[in-house]
Amino acid sequence: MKIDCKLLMVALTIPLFIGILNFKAQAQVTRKLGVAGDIPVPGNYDKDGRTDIAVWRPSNGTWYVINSYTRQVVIRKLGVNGDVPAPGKYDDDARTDFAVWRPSNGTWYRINSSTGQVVIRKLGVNGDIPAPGIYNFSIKSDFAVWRPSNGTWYILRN
Ligand SMILES: [Ca+2]
Ligand SMILES: [Ca+2]
Repeated sequence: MKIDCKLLMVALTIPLFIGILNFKAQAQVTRKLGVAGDIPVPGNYDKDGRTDIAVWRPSNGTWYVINSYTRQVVIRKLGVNGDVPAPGKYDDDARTDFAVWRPSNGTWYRINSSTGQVVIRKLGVNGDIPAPGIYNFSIKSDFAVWRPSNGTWYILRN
């Protein structure tokens, strides 16, 4: 009779314990950053290997990043209203660089995180959709656009 009680306790406890583990594994994390109208631009801006939450604000062309390592908010100006944010790892320091593509003149603007230098390149025309990525054997992102009117990709090797 005593053993039966113990078995019953174990039988009841194990599923409860597994339930708690499951609950912890799926725990939700929330952070506040940004206002209505902002565009999310997550990336690893601080090089700690973890994605930093970040937004780009069209109304003032400003980037707001919460560095995952220091938890400090970093604010940078790049871009104007009407630009499309297109962050990527364009230089070779493994940190995400701020970048925008301007539809009105088909021009890319980025800030190299390694030097702080602004790099400007022409690629694309109004109506294109920016689609940067690492398209060649490299660790650096390339500027790229996709043109809906002819279904063509245009890639500027970095
Ligand atoms: Ca990070
Ligand atoms: Ca970089």
